[in-house]
Amino acid sequence: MRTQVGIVGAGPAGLMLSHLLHLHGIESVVLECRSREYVEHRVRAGVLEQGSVDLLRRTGIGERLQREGMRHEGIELRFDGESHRVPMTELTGRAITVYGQQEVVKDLIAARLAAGGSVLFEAEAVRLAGLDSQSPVIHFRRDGRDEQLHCDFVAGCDGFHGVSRGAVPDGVLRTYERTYPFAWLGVLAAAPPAVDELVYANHERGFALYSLRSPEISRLYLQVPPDEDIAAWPDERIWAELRTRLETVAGWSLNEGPVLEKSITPMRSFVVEPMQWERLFLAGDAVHIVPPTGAKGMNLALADVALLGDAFAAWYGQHRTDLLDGYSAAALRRVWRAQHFSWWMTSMLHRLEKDDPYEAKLRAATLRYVVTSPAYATSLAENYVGLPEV
Ligand code: RFL
Ligand code: PHB
Repeated sequence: MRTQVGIVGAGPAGLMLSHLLHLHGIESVVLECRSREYVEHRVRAGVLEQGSVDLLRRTGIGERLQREGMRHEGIELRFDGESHRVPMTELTGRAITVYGQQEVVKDLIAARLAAGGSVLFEAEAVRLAGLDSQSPVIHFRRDGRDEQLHCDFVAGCDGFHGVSRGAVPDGVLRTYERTYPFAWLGVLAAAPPAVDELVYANHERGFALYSLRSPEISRLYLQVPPDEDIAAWPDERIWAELRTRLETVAGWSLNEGPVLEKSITPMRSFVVEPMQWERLFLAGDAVHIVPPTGAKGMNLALADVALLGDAFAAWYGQHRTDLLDGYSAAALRRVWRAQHFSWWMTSMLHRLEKDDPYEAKLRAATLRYVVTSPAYATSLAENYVGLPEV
Protein backbone atom coordinates (compact mmCIF):
# COMPACT_ATOMS: atom_id res chain seq x y z
CA MET A 1 0.00 0.00 0.00
CA ARG A 2 1.29 3.48 -0.83
CA THR A 3 0.23 7.03 -0.01
CA GLN A 4 1.75 10.48 0.31
CA VAL A 5 1.32 11.03 4.08
CA GLY A 6 0.89 8.02 6.36
CA ILE A 7 -0.97 9.04 9.51
CA VAL A 8 -0.90 6.98 12.70
CA GLY A 9 -3.95 7.55 14.93
CA ALA A 10 -7.57 8.59 14.30
CA GLY A 11 -7.97 11.03 17.17
CA PRO A 12 -8.70 14.71 16.55
CA ALA A 13 -5.11 15.31 15.34
CA GLY A 14 -4.85 12.46 12.81
CA LEU A 15 -8.36 12.87 11.40
CA MET A 16 -8.11 16.64 11.07
CA LEU A 17 -4.73 16.36 9.37
CA SER A 18 -6.12 13.85 6.89
CA HIS A 19 -9.05 16.20 6.19
CA LEU A 20 -6.77 19.23 5.68
CA LEU A 21 -4.47 17.29 3.36
CA HIS A 22 -7.48 16.19 1.32
CA LEU A 23 -8.53 19.85 0.91
CA HIS A 24 -5.03 20.53 -0.46
CA GLY A 25 -5.25 17.57 -2.85
CA ILE A 26 -2.73 15.49 -0.87
CA GLU A 27 -3.40 11.80 -0.28
CA SER A 28 -3.20 10.19 3.12
CA VAL A 29 -4.08 6.94 4.88
CA VAL A 30 -5.02 6.95 8.56
CA LEU A 31 -4.20 3.83 10.61
CA GLU A 32 -6.17 3.42 13.84
CA CYS A 33 -5.69 0.50 16.22
CA ARG A 34 -9.20 0.78 17.75
CA SER A 35 -12.59 0.23 16.12
CA ARG A 36 -14.67 3.07 14.68
CA GLU A 37 -17.31 2.42 17.37
CA TYR A 38 -14.65 2.77 20.09
CA VAL A 39 -13.14 6.05 18.91
CA GLU A 40 -16.56 7.58 18.27
CA HIS A 41 -17.67 6.91 21.84
CA ARG A 42 -14.54 7.67 23.83
CA VAL A 43 -15.56 10.37 26.34
CA ARG A 44 -12.85 12.99 26.72
CA ALA A 45 -12.55 16.74 26.28
CA GLY A 46 -15.46 19.09 25.69
CA VAL A 47 -14.26 22.66 25.23
CA LEU A 48 -13.35 24.12 21.84
CA GLU A 49 -11.46 27.39 21.64
CA GLN A 50 -12.63 30.00 19.18
CA GLY A 51 -9.69 29.13 16.90
CA SER A 52 -10.68 25.44 16.84
CA VAL A 53 -14.29 26.31 16.01
CA ASP A 54 -13.10 28.64 13.23
CA LEU A 55 -10.86 25.88 11.83
CA LEU A 56 -13.69 23.33 11.81
CA ARG A 57 -16.10 25.79 10.17
CA ARG A 58 -13.60 27.08 7.62
CA THR A 59 -12.86 23.55 6.45
CA GLY A 60 -16.50 22.48 6.14
CA ILE A 61 -16.82 20.44 9.35
CA GLY A 62 -18.87 22.95 11.31
CA GLU A 63 -22.47 22.18 10.37
CA ARG A 64 -23.49 20.03 13.36
CA LEU A 65 -21.16 22.01 15.61
CA GLN A 66 -23.08 25.14 14.61
CA ARG A 67 -26.40 23.49 15.52
CA GLU A 68 -25.47 21.53 18.64
CA GLY A 69 -22.40 23.29 20.05
CA MET A 70 -23.08 25.60 22.98
CA ARG A 71 -21.35 28.98 22.86
CA HIS A 72 -20.19 30.12 26.30
CA GLU A 73 -19.15 33.69 27.03
CA GLY A 74 -17.93 33.22 30.59
CA ILE A 75 -16.88 30.76 33.27
CA GLU A 76 -17.52 30.79 36.99
CA LEU A 77 -14.91 30.50 39.74
CA ARG A 78 -16.26 29.28 43.08
CA PHE A 79 -14.25 29.50 46.31
CA ASP A 80 -14.67 30.61 49.93
CA GLY A 81 -18.46 30.32 49.63
CA GLU A 82 -18.45 32.92 46.83
CA SER A 83 -19.09 32.71 43.14
CA HIS A 84 -17.42 34.98 40.58
CA ARG A 85 -17.99 35.15 36.85
CA VAL A 86 -15.06 35.70 34.48
CA PRO A 87 -16.73 37.44 31.51
CA MET A 88 -14.47 36.04 28.80
CA THR A 89 -16.19 37.57 25.79
CA GLU A 90 -16.48 40.99 27.40
CA LEU A 91 -12.74 40.85 28.16
CA THR A 92 -11.46 39.34 24.91
CA GLY A 93 -14.16 39.54 22.23
CA ARG A 94 -13.95 35.77 21.86
CA ALA A 95 -15.82 32.75 23.27
CA ILE A 96 -15.55 28.99 23.73
CA THR A 97 -17.92 26.31 22.44
CA VAL A 98 -18.89 23.24 24.43
CA TYR A 99 -18.99 20.27 22.04
CA GLY A 100 -17.72 16.80 22.97
CA GLN A 101 -14.46 15.55 21.49
CA GLN A 102 -16.19 12.38 20.30
CA GLU A 103 -18.61 14.55 18.30
CA VAL A 104 -15.66 16.24 16.58
CA VAL A 105 -14.24 12.78 15.89
CA LYS A 106 -17.59 11.55 14.47
CA ASP A 107 -17.89 14.60 12.21
CA LEU A 108 -14.32 14.20 10.91
CA ILE A 109 -14.70 10.46 10.25
CA ALA A 110 -17.97 11.08 8.39
CA ALA A 111 -16.31 13.79 6.26
CA ARG A 112 -13.28 11.64 5.44
CA LEU A 113 -15.36 8.63 4.46
CA ALA A 114 -17.81 10.74 2.41
CA ALA A 115 -14.85 12.13 0.45
CA GLY A 116 -13.55 8.61 -0.22
CA GLY A 117 -10.72 8.97 2.30
CA SER A 118 -8.87 6.00 3.75
CA VAL A 119 -9.31 5.51 7.50
CA LEU A 120 -8.36 1.97 8.43
CA PHE A 121 -9.77 0.91 11.79
CA GLU A 122 -8.38 -1.98 13.85
CA ALA A 123 -5.07 -1.43 12.03
CA GLU A 124 -2.27 -1.15 14.57
CA ALA A 125 1.02 0.48 13.62
CA VAL A 126 3.75 -1.66 15.17
CA ARG A 127 6.93 -0.18 13.73
CA LEU A 128 8.06 2.82 11.69
CA ALA A 129 11.06 2.29 9.39
CA GLY A 130 13.14 4.35 6.94
CA LEU A 131 12.21 7.65 8.54
CA ASP A 132 15.59 9.07 7.51
CA SER A 133 15.05 7.98 3.89
CA GLN A 134 12.77 9.43 1.19
CA SER A 135 10.29 6.57 1.54
CA PRO A 136 9.40 5.69 5.12
CA VAL A 137 7.35 2.57 5.84
CA ILE A 138 4.74 2.00 8.50
CA HIS A 139 4.51 -1.67 9.45
CA PHE A 140 1.03 -2.43 10.74
CA ARG A 141 -1.18 -5.39 11.67
CA ARG A 142 -4.73 -5.80 10.45
CA ASP A 143 -7.00 -8.87 10.59
CA GLY A 144 -4.06 -10.87 11.98
CA ARG A 145 -1.87 -10.02 8.95
CA ASP A 146 1.31 -7.95 8.72
CA GLU A 147 1.01 -5.14 6.18
CA GLN A 148 3.10 -2.16 5.07
CA LEU A 149 2.19 1.40 4.22
CA HIS A 150 4.83 3.18 2.12
CA CYS A 151 4.72 6.98 2.18
CA ASP A 152 6.65 10.21 1.70
CA PHE A 153 6.12 11.33 5.30
CA VAL A 154 4.75 9.88 8.54
CA ALA A 155 2.53 11.93 10.85
CA GLY A 156 2.62 10.47 14.36
CA CYS A 157 -0.79 11.39 15.80
CA ASP A 158 -1.11 8.30 17.98
CA GLY A 159 -1.46 9.87 21.43
CA PHE A 160 0.65 9.46 24.54
CA HIS A 161 0.76 5.64 24.38
CA GLY A 162 1.44 5.38 20.63
CA VAL A 163 4.51 4.00 18.84
CA SER A 164 5.60 7.05 16.81
CA ARG A 165 7.52 8.97 19.46
CA GLY A 166 9.51 5.83 20.29
CA ALA A 167 10.70 5.52 16.67
CA VAL A 168 13.04 8.49 17.12
CA PRO A 169 16.60 7.37 17.96
CA ASP A 170 17.81 7.79 21.53
CA GLY A 171 19.40 11.12 22.34
CA VAL A 172 17.43 13.16 19.78
CA LEU A 173 14.41 14.14 21.86
CA ARG A 174 14.35 16.04 25.09
CA THR A 175 11.50 15.42 27.52
CA TYR A 176 10.06 17.94 29.96
CA GLU A 177 7.51 16.64 32.43
CA ARG A 178 5.65 17.00 35.68
CA THR A 179 3.36 14.52 37.38
CA TYR A 180 0.77 15.99 39.73
CA PRO A 181 -0.03 14.31 43.04
CA PHE A 182 -3.72 14.00 42.15
CA ALA A 183 -6.06 12.69 39.44
CA TRP A 184 -9.52 13.58 38.10
CA LEU A 185 -12.54 11.35 38.50
CA GLY A 186 -14.76 12.21 35.51
CA VAL A 187 -18.48 11.49 35.46
CA LEU A 188 -20.99 11.68 32.62
CA ALA A 189 -24.54 11.84 34.01
CA ALA A 190 -28.05 11.89 32.56
CA ALA A 191 -28.98 15.03 34.48
CA PRO A 192 -29.90 18.47 33.13
CA PRO A 193 -26.99 20.78 34.04
CA ALA A 194 -27.87 23.18 36.88
CA VAL A 195 -25.44 25.71 35.40
CA ASP A 196 -25.35 27.85 32.27
CA GLU A 197 -21.57 28.16 32.30
CA LEU A 198 -18.72 25.93 33.51
CA VAL A 199 -18.04 26.15 37.24
CA TYR A 200 -14.45 25.63 38.47
CA ALA A 201 -14.55 25.16 42.25
CA ASN A 202 -11.71 25.33 44.71
CA HIS A 203 -12.76 23.66 47.98
CA GLU A 204 -10.83 22.62 51.06
CA ARG A 205 -11.61 18.97 50.18
CA GLY A 206 -10.27 19.46 46.65
CA PHE A 207 -11.16 20.71 43.19
CA ALA A 208 -14.49 20.10 41.42
CA LEU A 209 -15.70 21.07 37.95
CA TYR A 210 -19.28 21.30 36.71
CA SER A 211 -19.41 21.04 32.92
CA LEU A 212 -21.99 19.82 30.44
CA ARG A 213 -22.53 18.17 27.11
CA SER A 214 -26.15 19.05 26.26
CA PRO A 215 -29.32 20.34 27.96
CA GLU A 216 -29.82 16.77 29.27
CA ILE A 217 -26.25 15.63 30.03
CA SER A 218 -23.88 16.89 32.73
CA ARG A 219 -20.14 16.30 32.81
CA LEU A 220 -18.58 16.56 36.27
CA TYR A 221 -15.11 16.10 37.69
CA LEU A 222 -13.63 15.63 41.17
CA GLN A 223 -10.02 15.83 42.29
CA VAL A 224 -9.05 12.45 43.80
CA PRO A 225 -5.75 10.88 44.96
CA PRO A 226 -3.49 9.82 42.05
CA ASP A 227 -3.69 6.06 42.67
CA GLU A 228 -7.43 6.04 43.41
CA ASP A 229 -9.46 2.92 42.57
CA ILE A 230 -12.70 3.70 40.73
CA ALA A 231 -14.36 0.91 42.77
CA ALA A 232 -14.00 3.19 45.82
CA TRP A 233 -16.44 5.61 44.17
CA PRO A 234 -19.98 4.22 44.01
CA ASP A 235 -22.42 6.74 42.53
CA GLU A 236 -23.80 7.84 45.94
CA ARG A 237 -20.31 8.77 47.12
CA ILE A 238 -19.63 10.74 43.92
CA TRP A 239 -22.84 12.77 44.28
CA ALA A 240 -22.23 13.41 48.00
CA GLU A 241 -18.71 14.69 47.28
CA LEU A 242 -19.88 16.82 44.35
CA ARG A 243 -22.55 18.36 46.59
CA THR A 244 -19.99 19.15 49.30
CA ARG A 245 -17.55 20.81 46.92
CA LEU A 246 -20.03 22.58 44.63
CA GLU A 247 -23.05 23.45 46.80
CA THR A 248 -21.17 26.21 48.60
CA VAL A 249 -23.35 29.07 47.40
CA ALA A 250 -26.64 29.77 49.20
CA GLY A 251 -29.76 28.62 47.38
CA TRP A 252 -27.97 26.65 44.68
CA SER A 253 -27.99 22.87 44.20
CA LEU A 254 -26.79 20.51 41.51
CA ASN A 255 -29.02 18.14 39.55
CA GLU A 256 -28.45 14.43 40.02
CA GLY A 257 -29.20 11.63 37.58
CA PRO A 258 -28.02 8.18 36.46
CA VAL A 259 -24.24 7.96 35.96
CA LEU A 260 -23.59 6.91 32.34
CA GLU A 261 -19.82 6.66 32.51
CA LYS A 262 -17.06 7.25 35.05
CA SER A 263 -13.27 7.00 34.88
CA ILE A 264 -10.10 8.29 36.50
CA THR A 265 -7.50 10.27 34.53
CA PRO A 266 -4.00 10.93 35.88
CA MET A 267 -2.78 14.52 35.65
CA ARG A 268 0.49 15.24 33.93
CA SER A 269 2.34 17.88 31.99
CA PHE A 270 4.63 16.53 29.30
CA VAL A 271 6.46 17.95 26.27
CA VAL A 272 8.93 16.35 23.91
CA GLU A 273 11.15 18.51 21.73
CA PRO A 274 11.59 18.77 18.81
CA MET A 275 8.28 17.62 17.33
CA GLN A 276 10.00 16.32 14.20
CA TRP A 277 12.77 13.95 13.25
CA GLU A 278 13.70 13.53 9.57
CA ARG A 279 10.44 12.47 7.84
CA LEU A 280 8.45 11.90 11.03
CA PHE A 281 6.21 14.75 12.23
CA LEU A 282 4.61 14.37 15.66
CA ALA A 283 1.38 16.11 16.69
CA GLY A 284 -1.10 16.23 19.58
CA ASP A 285 -0.90 14.02 22.65
CA ALA A 286 1.92 12.01 21.03
CA VAL A 287 4.27 14.88 21.91
CA HIS A 288 2.56 16.95 24.59
CA ILE A 289 0.11 16.43 27.43
CA VAL A 290 -1.50 19.09 29.61
CA PRO A 291 -3.58 18.59 32.74
CA PRO A 292 -7.23 19.12 31.69
CA THR A 293 -7.84 22.14 33.97
CA GLY A 294 -7.23 24.61 31.14
CA ALA A 295 -9.23 22.54 28.59
CA LYS A 296 -6.35 22.76 26.12
CA GLY A 297 -5.59 19.14 25.04
CA MET A 298 -7.83 18.77 22.00
CA ASN A 299 -7.30 22.40 20.98
CA LEU A 300 -3.53 21.98 20.89
CA ALA A 301 -3.89 18.82 18.82
CA LEU A 302 -5.97 20.75 16.25
CA ALA A 303 -3.58 23.73 16.27
CA ASP A 304 -0.58 21.44 15.59
CA VAL A 305 -2.16 19.86 12.52
CA ALA A 306 -3.39 23.20 11.18
CA LEU A 307 0.32 24.14 10.93
CA LEU A 308 1.27 20.74 9.58
CA GLY A 309 -1.44 20.84 6.90
CA ASP A 310 -0.12 24.17 5.58
CA ALA A 311 3.46 22.91 5.75
CA PHE A 312 2.70 19.79 3.66
CA ALA A 313 0.71 21.95 1.21
CA ALA A 314 3.76 24.22 0.75
CA TRP A 315 6.01 21.20 0.23
CA TYR A 316 3.81 19.40 -2.29
CA GLY A 317 2.44 22.53 -4.00
CA GLN A 318 5.47 24.81 -4.21
CA HIS A 319 8.42 22.57 -3.29
CA ARG A 320 8.91 24.76 -0.22
CA THR A 321 10.62 23.21 2.78
CA ASP A 322 10.54 26.23 5.10
CA LEU A 323 7.19 25.47 6.75
CA LEU A 324 8.02 21.82 7.36
CA ASP A 325 11.42 22.86 8.74
CA GLY A 326 9.78 25.45 10.98
CA TYR A 327 6.85 23.27 12.12
CA SER A 328 8.29 22.18 15.46
CA ALA A 329 9.39 25.64 16.57
CA ALA A 330 6.09 27.23 15.52
CA ALA A 331 3.96 24.56 17.22
CA LEU A 332 6.05 24.63 20.40
CA ARG A 333 5.32 28.32 20.97
CA ARG A 334 1.62 27.53 21.40
CA VAL A 335 2.40 24.32 23.29
CA TRP A 336 4.44 26.14 25.92
CA ARG A 337 1.85 28.91 26.32
CA ALA A 338 -0.74 26.19 26.98
CA GLN A 339 1.66 24.31 29.26
CA HIS A 340 2.08 27.37 31.42
CA PHE A 341 -1.63 28.22 31.47
CA SER A 342 -2.69 24.64 32.30
CA TRP A 343 -0.10 24.39 35.08
CA TRP A 344 -1.21 27.78 36.44
CA MET A 345 -4.94 26.92 36.43
CA THR A 346 -4.15 23.53 38.00
CA SER A 347 -1.99 25.04 40.74
CA MET A 348 -4.58 27.72 41.54
CA LEU A 349 -7.52 25.33 41.85
CA HIS A 350 -6.27 22.06 43.41
CA ARG A 351 -5.18 21.29 46.92
CA LEU A 352 -2.34 18.96 47.83
CA GLU A 353 -2.91 15.86 49.94
CA LYS A 354 -0.50 17.14 52.59
CA ASP A 355 -1.25 20.74 51.97
CA ASP A 356 1.48 23.30 52.46
CA PRO A 357 -0.12 26.24 54.34
CA TYR A 358 2.02 28.72 52.44
CA GLU A 359 0.86 27.35 49.07
CA ALA A 360 -2.76 27.36 50.28
CA LYS A 361 -2.42 31.08 51.03
CA LEU A 362 -0.85 31.70 47.61
CA ARG A 363 -3.80 29.92 45.93
CA ALA A 364 -6.28 32.06 47.85
CA ALA A 365 -4.36 35.23 46.94
CA THR A 366 -4.27 34.23 43.25
CA LEU A 367 -8.00 33.52 43.13
CA ARG A 368 -8.78 36.81 44.86
CA TYR A 369 -6.52 38.66 42.40
CA VAL A 370 -8.22 37.05 39.36
CA VAL A 371 -11.67 38.16 40.51
CA THR A 372 -10.65 41.69 41.50
CA SER A 373 -8.16 42.72 38.80
CA PRO A 374 -9.51 43.12 35.25
CA ALA A 375 -5.93 42.77 33.97
CA TYR A 376 -5.44 39.40 35.65
CA ALA A 377 -8.94 38.22 34.68
CA THR A 378 -8.17 39.17 31.07
CA SER A 379 -5.02 37.08 31.21
CA LEU A 380 -7.06 34.05 32.29
CA ALA A 381 -9.76 34.78 29.72
CA GLU A 382 -7.46 35.24 26.72
CA ASN A 383 -5.63 32.01 27.47
CA TYR A 384 -8.88 30.13 28.06
CA VAL A 385 -10.54 31.22 24.81
CA GLY A 386 -7.20 30.72 23.04
CA LEU A 387 -4.71 33.28 21.79
CA PRO A 388 -4.91 33.78 18.01
CA GLU A 389 -1.15 34.43 17.78
CA VAL A 390 1.43 33.08 20.18
P1 RFL B 1 -5.79 10.84 20.80
O1 RFL B 1 -7.18 11.37 20.86
O2 RFL B 1 -5.27 10.09 21.96
O3 RFL B 1 -5.73 9.93 19.50
C1 RFL B 1 -4.67 9.03 19.25
C2 RFL B 1 -5.22 7.88 18.48
O4 RFL B 1 -4.16 7.00 18.13
C3 RFL B 1 -4.57 5.67 18.30
N1 RFL B 1 -3.36 4.84 18.41
C4 RFL B 1 -2.89 4.04 17.42
N2 RFL B 1 -3.36 3.79 16.19
C5 RFL B 1 -2.66 2.93 15.42
N3 RFL B 1 -1.52 2.30 15.83
C6 RFL B 1 -1.02 2.53 17.07
N4 RFL B 1 0.11 1.94 17.46
C7 RFL B 1 -1.72 3.45 17.92
N5 RFL B 1 -1.52 3.89 19.19
C8 RFL B 1 -2.51 4.74 19.47
C9 RFL B 1 -5.46 5.73 19.53
O5 RFL B 1 -6.36 4.64 19.62
C10 RFL B 1 -6.19 7.05 19.30
O6 RFL B 1 -7.40 6.87 18.59
O7 RFL B 1 -4.73 11.99 20.49
P2 RFL B 1 -4.86 13.39 19.69
O8 RFL B 1 -5.52 13.19 18.37
O9 RFL B 1 -3.54 14.00 19.78
O10 RFL B 1 -5.92 14.25 20.52
C11 RFL B 1 -5.61 14.73 21.78
C12 RFL B 1 -6.84 14.70 22.69
O11 RFL B 1 -7.47 13.45 22.62
C13 RFL B 1 -6.44 14.97 24.15
O12 RFL B 1 -5.53 16.07 24.23
C14 RFL B 1 -7.59 15.29 25.08
O13 RFL B 1 -8.66 14.42 24.98
C15 RFL B 1 -7.01 15.25 26.51
N6 RFL B 1 -8.01 14.90 27.48
C16 RFL B 1 -8.84 15.87 27.92
N7 RFL B 1 -8.65 17.15 27.47
C17 RFL B 1 -9.46 18.13 27.88
O14 RFL B 1 -9.28 19.28 27.46
N8 RFL B 1 -10.50 17.85 28.75
C18 RFL B 1 -10.74 16.58 29.22
O15 RFL B 1 -11.67 16.36 29.96
C19 RFL B 1 -9.88 15.54 28.80
N9 RFL B 1 -10.08 14.26 29.24
C20 RFL B 1 -8.17 13.57 27.95
C21 RFL B 1 -9.23 13.27 28.82
C22 RFL B 1 -7.30 12.53 27.60
C23 RFL B 1 -7.44 11.23 28.07
N10 RFL B 1 -6.44 10.23 27.71
C24 RFL B 1 -5.52 10.48 26.65
C25 RFL B 1 -6.12 9.10 28.45
C26 RFL B 1 -9.43 11.96 29.26
C27 RFL B 1 -8.55 10.93 28.89
C28 RFL B 1 -8.84 9.55 29.40
C1 PHB C 1 -15.23 18.89 29.89
O1 PHB C 1 -16.37 19.37 29.68
O2 PHB C 1 -14.98 17.69 29.71
C2 PHB C 1 -14.16 19.77 30.41
C3 PHB C 1 -14.38 21.13 30.52
C4 PHB C 1 -13.38 21.95 31.00
C5 PHB C 1 -12.16 21.41 31.37
C6 PHB C 1 -11.94 20.05 31.24
C7 PHB C 1 -12.95 19.23 30.76
O3 PHB C 1 -11.20 22.22 31.86
